[in-house]
Order: sequence, then structure tokens, then C-alpha cells
Amino acid sequence: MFTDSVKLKLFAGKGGNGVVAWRREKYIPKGGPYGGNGGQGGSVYFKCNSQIYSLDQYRNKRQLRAENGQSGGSNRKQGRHGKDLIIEVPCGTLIKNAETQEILYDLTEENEQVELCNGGRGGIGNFFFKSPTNQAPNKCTPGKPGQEADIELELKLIADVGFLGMPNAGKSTLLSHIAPTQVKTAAYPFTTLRPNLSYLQFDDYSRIYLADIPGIIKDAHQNRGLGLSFLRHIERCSVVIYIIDASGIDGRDPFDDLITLQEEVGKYNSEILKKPFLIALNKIDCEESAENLIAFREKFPSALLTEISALKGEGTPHLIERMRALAQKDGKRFT
Ligand SMILES: Nc1nc2c(ncn2[C@@H]2O[C@H](COP(=O)(O)OP(=O)(O)OP(=O)(O)O)[C@@H](O)[C@H]2O)c(=O)[nH]1
Ligand SMILES: [Mg+2]
Repeated sequence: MFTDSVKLKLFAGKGGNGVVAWRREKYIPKGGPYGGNGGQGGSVYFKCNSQIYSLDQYRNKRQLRAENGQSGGSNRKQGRHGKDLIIEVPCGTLIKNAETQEILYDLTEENEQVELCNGGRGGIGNFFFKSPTNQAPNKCTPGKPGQEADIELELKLIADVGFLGMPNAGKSTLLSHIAPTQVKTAAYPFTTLRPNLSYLQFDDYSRIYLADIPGIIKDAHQNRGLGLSFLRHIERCSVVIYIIDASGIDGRDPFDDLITLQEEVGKYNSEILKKPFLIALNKIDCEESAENLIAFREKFPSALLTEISALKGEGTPHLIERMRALAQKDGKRFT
């Protein structure tokens, strides 16, 4: 299962206690106070890591804790600081207050790091209470508790171009063909159960990132099929490619497919419909496609259409050029 939202309770470490101790050494009578301070509790941080693509590793976690600071020692020894907890998450992770749903952070850049809970301060040992008027203080303070937070993580993958289509339309086949990533493809619906992320690299080393999400069917907004929740990953894409099976092999009409897709997407978030898009009519290598292509061209402005065979690679270089032109048009990502 692909996890793109989790709830977590975070605890920073408690500060270690200060201690009361006395200097006891040969030839030093009345050695005086000698208790050290407690160590600072560890803090909790979040850090973006572009090598991670899901929140899977936190799915079964309820609580995450940073280490407590250790108590001070005799000989004025400072207790060890608690280790910080650095929680690595994919780029595109939103951190929200679990109760109010307020967005606290939106982590998008590689290695971006934020502190969520500050570790508690260590207590003070009796050595540090010594004063001209009190040479033998019998006093120390306990460590302070660390901060706590109830948060929710929500992942919205960061890609430039999102592939949308009915099951079996050929989204994953296209991704596997044009990008350096092989993903599972098969002749049955819902082969893809979790989003796949990959990229295209060009001669000038620029890249555009592509997201292939599970297929969408009519009434997906009523949770049919895999529902619409994966559409959140399209929300940040700057370009959408509707991939339509032009062969109609599954007994569907390609034009109806496009209308259904757009209706479902509109019900999820109509902003997605305003993004620049292209329609890739796929499977042009199939005999059945020929008639459907003619009918489609009559109904739709040809400027937005491209015809491809994801399987054979026909038309894909042209599609790539068009995707690139749209995705890099304003050089802006994460819209
Ligand atoms: N003939 C032909 N078959 C294709 C083409 N593209 C994809 N297919 C076949 O269509 C089937 C479905 O392809 P997938 O890439 O798994 O489709 P998908 O859109 O990712 O499907 P889901 O993951 O279920 O949403 C596979 O059997 C592919 O081999 C094409 O251009 N021509
Ligand atoms: Mg697929």
C-alpha cells in the first residue's frame, strides 16, 4: 500500500536532571558542591529527502520520540545531550497541525530541514548554585520536559507533468518507455496501485518530473475503483496529460473517456482543469483505433491532441517535446 498521509505524535526529549553531589577528595576537606547539569533533550526535526517517495515507513508508527538528556554527574559533569530525531520525508510533504489542519510547513526542497519540537533544557546541578552567601547549596533542578506535537503528514508528490487516464489506457507503459524507470504494466485494470514518479532528462541536463497515478473510473468521486485520493499528486503538477485508449478495446468510447475523466477531476478539484494540458491518444498501432481517431479529431481542437503508441514508441518524441515546452514554459514549478 502506498501511504501518502499519516498521523504522528512527536515528543522531543526531556532535559536530564541536575544533581546534588559533593567533592570528596583526599586533603580537600569540605570540598563543596560538585553536582553537574543535566543534558539538553533531543529535538525533533523533519528533513526532505528526494530519494524517498512515500510515507510508508511511518504508516504503523503512532509516536516518535527524540532521546532524553542524561542527568548530570558528580565532578561537575554535564549529562549527555539527547540525540535529535531527524525524520526524513519525501519532497512535497505537508506538515499539518492534526487538530486544526493548519499547514505548519511545506517541505519541497532537497535537504530542507525544520524543527518541530524543541528538546527540554537540562536541570542545574548544585555546583552552579554556589554563591558567596551559600557555599554549600543542597539544591538542584529537574530537567524541563521537551515539546510535544500532534501532527499529520500529507504527501503531494512534486512532478511537473501528471498522467491521468482510465485503467489500461497505457499510462505506465508510456512512463516505462520514455523515462529511465520500469514500472509494472499489464492488460488488466488497476495494475498501478500507487503513484510512480520518474523523470525525463534532456541534453542540457534539465529534467522534468513525471507522475503516473492509478487509473480513474466513472464515479471515482464516490470512491469507486481506487477513488480520487491519488489526484492530490496531480494538484502540484504544472501540466496534465490525459492518456486516452484510442482503441476502445475495453468497450469504451475514447471521447466519453475524456469527458468522464474531466468530470471526475473537476469534482475533486476544479483548479486541476485550469492547468495546461494535452491529450495523448494512445494505442494508434491497434487497427481498432483508426476510426476512433477520426471521430475524436472532429470533436476536439487538434492543437491539443497528440497521437502515440506508448508500446511501440510512435509519436512519443513529439509528445515529449510538447510536454517539455509546456512544463518549462514559465520555469515555474509547484503551482
Ligand atoms: N497495442 C498497444 N497496447 C498498449 C499500448 N500502450 C499500452 N498498451 C497495453 O495496454 C495495457 C495496459 O497498459 P498499462 O500501461 O498497464 O495501463 P495503465 O494506464 O498504466 O493502467 P492502470 O495502471 O491499470 O491504470 C498493457 O497490456 C499494455 O501493453 C499501445 O500503445 N499499443
Ligand atoms: Mg499503470
